[in-house]
Amino acid sequence: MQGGVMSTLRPIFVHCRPDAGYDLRFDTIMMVSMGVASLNQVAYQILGYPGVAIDETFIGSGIPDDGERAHLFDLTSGLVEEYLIAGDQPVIMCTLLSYNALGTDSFLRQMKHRFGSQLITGVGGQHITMCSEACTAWRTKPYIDRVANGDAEVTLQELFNGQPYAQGKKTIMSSDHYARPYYGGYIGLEDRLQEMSRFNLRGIKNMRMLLTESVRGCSWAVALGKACEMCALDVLLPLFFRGFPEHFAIEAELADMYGVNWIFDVSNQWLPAQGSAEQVKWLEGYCAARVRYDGPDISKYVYLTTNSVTKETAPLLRQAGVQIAYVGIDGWDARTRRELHKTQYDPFKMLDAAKSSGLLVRTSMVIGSGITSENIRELPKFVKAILDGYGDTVLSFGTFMEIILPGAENWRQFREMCFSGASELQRGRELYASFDVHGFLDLDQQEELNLLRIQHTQQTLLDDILAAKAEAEELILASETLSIDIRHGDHLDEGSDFDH
Ligand code: B12
Ligand code: SF4
Repeated sequence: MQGGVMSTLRPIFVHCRPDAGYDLRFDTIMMVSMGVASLNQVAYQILGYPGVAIDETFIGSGIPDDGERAHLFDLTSGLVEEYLIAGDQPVIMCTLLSYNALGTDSFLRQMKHRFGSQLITGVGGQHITMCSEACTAWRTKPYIDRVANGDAEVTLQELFNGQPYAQGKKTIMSSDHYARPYYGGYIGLEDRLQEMSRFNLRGIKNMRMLLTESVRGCSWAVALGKACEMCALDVLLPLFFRGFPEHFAIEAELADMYGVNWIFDVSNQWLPAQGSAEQVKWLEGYCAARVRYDGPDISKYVYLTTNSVTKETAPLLRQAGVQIAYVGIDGWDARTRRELHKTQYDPFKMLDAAKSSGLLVRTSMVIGSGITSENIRELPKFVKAILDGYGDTVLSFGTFMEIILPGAENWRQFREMCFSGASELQRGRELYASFDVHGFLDLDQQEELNLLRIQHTQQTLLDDILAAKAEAEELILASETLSIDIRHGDHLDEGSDFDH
């Protein structure tokens, strides 16, 4: 408010890049931030005009990475100054995830330091929504004016109206879904599409990919009645897939406006059904609707579970346009799968089905639950069997130590364990206490906490687990398959084609 007159709000939505250590992975360039694109769509609906969306991971081609993030500060400061000169009210709102919270904190602190009360700052996103300690910490930061806990579709209007805190979830139906992404006002988008089209991923070339979301609830969690213990998402939601007319209209629009030939549908489980018969029925309906609504010829990359890629579903998935599926195999024997709350469906059957239908699979192992001194020795053998038998089908492979995401069930369980008094868990208590004050952990702290949990909950030595993981990782690095491990994976070789 200036002189009693509400000045025009000018929102800038920023997705800060992942904190140091996560950078330069293959996915980083290929996957734009849909979070800021959706926020901009919600803003458009509320204000009648859009704001600006910025993904710090890629602002434009040829911008040197000086480590100081000068390009982000220059760009946003320039916009803020421009809006202030015009007499408008600049607002910077960031989407917070566990892995970019530290960088978001320093960005907003510095911007507030520079512009003071002339600039409104705000945050929201999964990190705040899922973790009450994070929410409390971020609400107490003096350089953060507004905090959203929940969906922008419900909370953004209240923040725009001046409330410091808003909370709420959107109730959806197929016909009244979450905001679609709005890619107008997305800084550097065309440059990025061109940049990603330069890479050659096992013969996939000229990729121009944007993100959409069709169903937010996870069919696997809904079938089980609970989310996986490592999941930091609110996934027990009704399984409403976006109405087919709108779903295909969005694809057609992205193809027409941005020359998109790939869609990454970020739905937690793209199939809104579990059980073979239900999945087949749904896929047949999808394929028929694709014809009816003139769905464009776009390749899709989606998330699925091991038991949803079968010899019955795989051909239909291909017919639906799915070319790549991320299928977390995660466990490597009955025990690890059970402890990770994964299906016992044979992963080799999934790979057989994918292979015979020409469906490419991206996969990973999650190492940190159900481990014994016997089964840990089987891990590298299991990974080798996949690489030997399905190297042409498995596009990328990660071996991840199980992470404890703030807000996930395993985060709460280990917190309880740490604070139950065991003296050897003093370090765990310190890490949780630090999180409660700052609202984030840096990557080193996160990794320390992850390892501490594994060390104190698994039935074998941590060194043996790490050695088995390293062996598996080496096998992947030496293979044709792209390794996507966080620190040691295959990195994009800047300036040259990624042709592994
Ligand atoms: C796509 C994706 C990725 C892409 C990132 C692409 C990108 N540039 O964003 C890739 C594959 C690279 C990726 C990687 C990782 N990811 Co990821 N990823 C996702 C995924 C599937 C979709 C994100 C998305 O676009 N959602 C759709 C948008 C519209 O939803 P949204 O961002 O939540 O926004 C809504 C609300 O939260 C809210 N909101 C959000 N921000 C704000 C801000 C304001 C101001 C307001 C008012 C509201 C608001 O309103 C929005 C509209 O409803 C999510 C799971 C999920 N379904 O969200 C995991 C997720 C974000 N990833 C996660 C993790 C942990 C990772 C990894 C660390 C995994 C790993 N071990 O390697 C890596 C690290 C990242 C890196 N770059 O290296 C976690 C984060 C946990 C957390 N609570 O913060 C999630 C939530 C998955 C999970 N099961 O817990 N990921
Ligand atoms: S981790 Fe994946 S499969 Fe498990 S509940 Fe979360 S979204 Fe669903």
